[in-house]
Amino acid sequence: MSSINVYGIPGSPFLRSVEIGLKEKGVDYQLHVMAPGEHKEPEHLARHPFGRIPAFEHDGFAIYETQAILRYLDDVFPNPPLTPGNPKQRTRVNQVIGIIEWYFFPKAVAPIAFNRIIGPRLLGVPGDEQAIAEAMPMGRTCFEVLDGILGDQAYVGGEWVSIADIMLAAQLDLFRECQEGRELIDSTKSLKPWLERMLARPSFVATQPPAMLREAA
Ligand SMILES: N[C@@H](CCC(=O)N[C@@H](CS)C(=O)NCC(=O)O)C(=O)O
Repeated sequence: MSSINVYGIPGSPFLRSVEIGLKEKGVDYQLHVMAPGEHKEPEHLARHPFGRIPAFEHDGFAIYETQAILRYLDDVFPNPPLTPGNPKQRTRVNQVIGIIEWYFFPKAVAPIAFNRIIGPRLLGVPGDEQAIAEAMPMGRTCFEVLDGILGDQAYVGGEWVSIADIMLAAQLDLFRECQEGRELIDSTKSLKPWLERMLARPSFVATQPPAMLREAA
């Protein structure tokens, strides 16, 4: 029998994206819950030399980087597909994944959510208001661009949920826990109703962020 192991700290939108992908595919897996800080220990650095989460292993095939894991799952468990067949739609999906990885997460979600939620409420570190203010223009650009890409489509890649939808909605569900995130989501025309649809999916409902994180916000 094949076995899938996923390693990470609950609350991470990247870990959640992998779990959602597995649930969308109906594939069983074992989640190895790590404590904060454990991701910098030698045992985890052997899985992920950059000391981040999640890490993933399938029958001895070990991999990290969320989009690579999701693309692997899509290849190995093709139904339902999470990548559109149409080249233009597939390219939009790839573009949104790039936006999440290069701009949205590192330059908007991470600085704002860390300084608004994780630092002050969970780690006892005061939030850096200047870092939040400096990240807001990037947040606004990302929301404007992503709202435009989604437009009148049901999902980023057209009619069906894709890897980009999963990764983006997992980020937004964390981001909406702070006031800045809610304001940016409320400023959108298409993303807001799309997010409600995404969050209602059984895969999202089954992978709620921990209550601790929600209460902290
Ligand atoms: N490019 C990585 C990013 C993963 C990532 O940044 N994960 C965050 C949690 S959401 C993390 O590990 N942060 C811990 C740290 O930076 O020390 C991926 O796609 O998996």
